[in-house]
Amino acid sequence: MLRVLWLFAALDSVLLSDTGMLFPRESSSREVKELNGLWVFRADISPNRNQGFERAWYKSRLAETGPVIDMPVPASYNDITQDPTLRDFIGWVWYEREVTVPARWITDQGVRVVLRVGSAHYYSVVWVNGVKVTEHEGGHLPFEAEIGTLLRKEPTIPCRITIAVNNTLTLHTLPPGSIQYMNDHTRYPEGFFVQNTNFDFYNYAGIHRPVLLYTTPKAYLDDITVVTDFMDNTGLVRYSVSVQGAASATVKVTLMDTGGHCVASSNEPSGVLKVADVNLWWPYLMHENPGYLYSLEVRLMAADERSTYEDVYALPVGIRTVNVTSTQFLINNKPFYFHGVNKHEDADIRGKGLDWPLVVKDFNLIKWLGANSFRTSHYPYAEEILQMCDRHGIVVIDESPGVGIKDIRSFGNASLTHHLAVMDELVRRDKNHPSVVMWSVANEPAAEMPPAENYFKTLILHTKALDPTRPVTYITDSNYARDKGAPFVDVICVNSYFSWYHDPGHVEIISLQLNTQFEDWYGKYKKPIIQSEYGADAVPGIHNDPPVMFTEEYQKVVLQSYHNVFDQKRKKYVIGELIWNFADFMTTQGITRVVGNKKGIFTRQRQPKAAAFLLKERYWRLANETGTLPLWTKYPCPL
Ligand code: GCB
Repeated sequence: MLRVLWLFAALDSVLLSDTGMLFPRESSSREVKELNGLWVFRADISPNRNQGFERAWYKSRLAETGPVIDMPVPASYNDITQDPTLRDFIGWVWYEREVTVPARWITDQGVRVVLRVGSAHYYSVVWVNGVKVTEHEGGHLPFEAEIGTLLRKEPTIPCRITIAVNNTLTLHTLPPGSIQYMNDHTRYPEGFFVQNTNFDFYNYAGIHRPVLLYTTPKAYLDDITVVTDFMDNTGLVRYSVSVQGAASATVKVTLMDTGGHCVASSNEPSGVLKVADVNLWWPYLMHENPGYLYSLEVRLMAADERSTYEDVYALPVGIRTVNVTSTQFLINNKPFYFHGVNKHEDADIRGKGLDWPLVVKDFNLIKWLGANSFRTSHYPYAEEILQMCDRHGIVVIDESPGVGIKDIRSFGNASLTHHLAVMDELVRRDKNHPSVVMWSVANEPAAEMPPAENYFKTLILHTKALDPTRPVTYITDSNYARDKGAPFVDVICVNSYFSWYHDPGHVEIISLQLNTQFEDWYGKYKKPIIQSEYGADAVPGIHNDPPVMFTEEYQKVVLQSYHNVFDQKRKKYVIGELIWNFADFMTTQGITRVVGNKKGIFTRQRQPKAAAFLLKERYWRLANETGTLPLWTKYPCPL
């Protein structure tokens, strides 16, 4: 057991940072240099997976310490080669890239150079020219390090970036997992071990999101927080700006509309901007002009004995409110009904790597479907995706990687401390996105276990303290009477798979069982309910009528049976329905999965199954009934 757990023990514990995590943007004071493309790569296949550290692979070029291959970034490494040992590899892999940094970044002592990794799964250690600059636990959120000071020490050599990434999951990681050694040597070779997990998606690994360098002046805008509201026709943008690297500074903020006109301004680092005749941020299908974004242009001026500094950052701001009553979810005080999807970051070849063609295709499919929302099941997605949601008015339930918390040892202090830290990082990154309307702290934990009560109470109260403006939930699948965490959530989110995992083949029971599910939860908690998952596998192209499991017809009839009940309950307290799943996705191998989970209404290659057309008809009907269609739907359009 200890052989793989060294992975974390050997490293310093991670300190929670209280600095900001603004998305890197170019401006008149900031440059961005993307390091995406081909990196040099090696998996550490030594028996204890520790040779890279023992032989200090970070001290010289990776190619000098052994064989290397090309590896694209961003991408999971698992499906890139024909090597089965790399597909299912567990342990450290090493990435390296040399980059030439513009000379002025080095010569100008007033410039900070920051290395940022959008995400790497799961544990990362980063060196620059052989010197460790940071390490990070967690596979779905960004981390960064200032490296300008280091580069200036040896200005003539190229900047060599080495990143070691380890995908091992333990009882205290998020998601949790465990390493199991098979010690019966009549059945398994010496040293054989497997990674066990309790979640239903493939544990893709590698550098999943862009790596980049960006600059700021020495005195810089470290963080900006906005909270919005409105009264009558006046928008209110409460903001605060935090500055680093300057003893004293002046800050000017200007809020611009989409035409580039100033609508409010201030010379204070925090305050409230008032916007006359406000254009609110509205969800897609709720307003003619969804996703309206102002731009908050923040300008910092500071000086020290040597120089003056100016830093400029433009933050998109959507003005909207979110409220929950015992029966409704309100956006801008109007009832919002979630008709949306659950997704995964998942596709052929690139695995969980950010891929712009895929992202844009998925948004086009979401809009084609008439969906107004999605949940980032089961981990935070790339911030680039949330920016798309802000612009297109797609509403998001933003989920932490707290999936598969089933072992009682994963409810202990070590796990809770890490979970709290992940919520800090998540809220810090996503707090300013108008599309994010609710935090989900976990998916289907073993909420009936005694420690769950304290665990979720602490976690949910902590998240509410971090962000008092958004409701908090976790996603449940267990019996309402035994669920220890439900009293603390604002919205009940329930997953159920009637006539699939229970009563297989019996779609006729869905209506009764779903009705009971809703009445039980609402009766006990008097909180609005989202059907956060429901669905059935359909292997594309397999047909049978009358419907049988795994056919496209069966998937359709399951959906229809759920919809009948949703239509009764949405008039009362059901506030949303999210299909499981938007697209087929890869899972670990097992006898219930035929090359992955097939509950997608689209295939993994994003082609529609019969259920997609059914859902499209329903979602557009709901949109017509409850919302206001965007302007473009009134013209001939590619629906
Ligand atoms: C669930 C899980 C999801 C699975 C799904 C299924 O309840 O939340 O991760 O993929 O069921 O298809 O079994």
